[in-house]
Formats: sequence, C-alpha cells, structure tokens
Amino acid sequence: MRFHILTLFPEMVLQGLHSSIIGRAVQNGILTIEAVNIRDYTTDRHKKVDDYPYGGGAGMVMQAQPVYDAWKAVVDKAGYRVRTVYLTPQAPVFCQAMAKEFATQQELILLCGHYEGIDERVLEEIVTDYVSIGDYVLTGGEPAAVVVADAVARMVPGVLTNAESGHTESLEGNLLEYPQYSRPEEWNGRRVPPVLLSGDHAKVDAWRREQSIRRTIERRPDLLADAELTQKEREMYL
Ligand code: 6GU
Repeated sequence: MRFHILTLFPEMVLQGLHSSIIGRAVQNGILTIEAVNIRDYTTDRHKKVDDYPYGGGAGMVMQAQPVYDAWKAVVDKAGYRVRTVYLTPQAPVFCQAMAKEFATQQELILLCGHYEGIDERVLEEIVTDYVSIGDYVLTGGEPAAVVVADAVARMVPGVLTNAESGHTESLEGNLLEYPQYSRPEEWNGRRVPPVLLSGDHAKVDAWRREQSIRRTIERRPDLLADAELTQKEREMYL
C-alpha cells in the first residue's frame, strides 16, 4: 500500500512512520510512505501558501492552489482519483472499522491542514473522507495523519508478523484487551495471577475473557452496547 501525506511539515510525519513495525514494513517494501511538501507546489514568487481569511477573523488560511497542485501531482501519477482523507476535528471520529476499510485501498492520500484550515473550495474538489482523531484541538493535522496511517498500515496484510497479529486485541469484538504479565513471577511484592502459571489453557482463556469484560465495564462502558457478548455473559456481568 502507498501512503501520500500532503503537509507543510514533512518532518513531523516521516520520523514516526519510519520506526518500529511500520518502519520495518517500509524496509520490506510492503508499504511506501511519501510526504509531499505542499510548499513545493506554490506558484507564489515568495513561496507563500497561506493568506488572510475573507470576511476577517484570526489566523491564516491555506490557499487552494498549492494544495490542489500537490494533490493533482499524486493523482496524475497514480492514474486514478485516490481516496483523499482530510484530517480535521470537524469530522466523524476515527475508529478501527475505518482503519480496516482504508486498508483495502491500493493508495491513500492524507491531507494535513495547518493554521485556521484550508480554503473550502479545494476541499470540495478533492476530499473523499473527513476524519477526526478525537475531540481536542491540535495545531495541525500532522499528528492525526500519523495516527491514521499507523492504524491503517498495521491492517495491511504482511505488515504484522503472526505473533503480532493475534486478533484477540483491544477493540476486537468491541472489548478491551486483558492484562498481560511477563517475568519475573513476583515483582515489587506483586505476584502474577496464579491461573496464568497453571498450564490449563481453557482456564487461562476463561480468565482472560472475564478480565476483558470487566475491564471494558470499568474503563469503557460506552463500548458495551456493541460488544460481542454471549447471552450468558450479558446476564453474568451486565
Ligand atoms: Cl484530525 N486535525 C486537527 N487539526 N486537529 C484535530 C484532529 C485532526 N483531531 C482532533 N484534533
């Protein structure tokens, strides 16, 4: 899969996506992650990419021309209208289902705004999906693009090893992950739950399932409405 991140600050997005598991997938050729510097496409003599908002008000607005030309360069090279995601707090909140869906694409464009945003006319022309990463304000879309690219990339076949891809993960079935323990058996006077040392895999599975459910009730009760619980589990825990 190919990611094209359109941004005024390429260094903000490249570092995080060329490390760890995603970085390994880039090295292996499973992914390419390209940062396109929108400033490289301005036709302004002074390389200006923003201007005052019509109607007045605080801050600056990114102009349509450099954004459109940067996007057009990517789309012309791809040979089709690549899905184009604009990162903005004025959008539905990103979730695992969206990550899985975007991961079915051959290529994906992530458009990062800065300052007070981007001229609405170019957004209407190029954006297919508006995505927020949560109800708080960032200085720009770049951290959100890293979040979205990471979550999408790890769903691309071959990015995770078998060991990494266990689908008993947080949010599978809308339940949180159970707690994990490693050596030593006792640390700081705290022991690992004995069932995990019992060697009884059925008992371990049952314990983990219960922990997942209890943890979800405790920390994310909002997930329970859509959680995949059996009728018996619903009666036991809810
Ligand atoms: Cl996606 N972009 C920006 N600029 N701010 C945000 C956001 C996105 N999600 C939350 N805050």
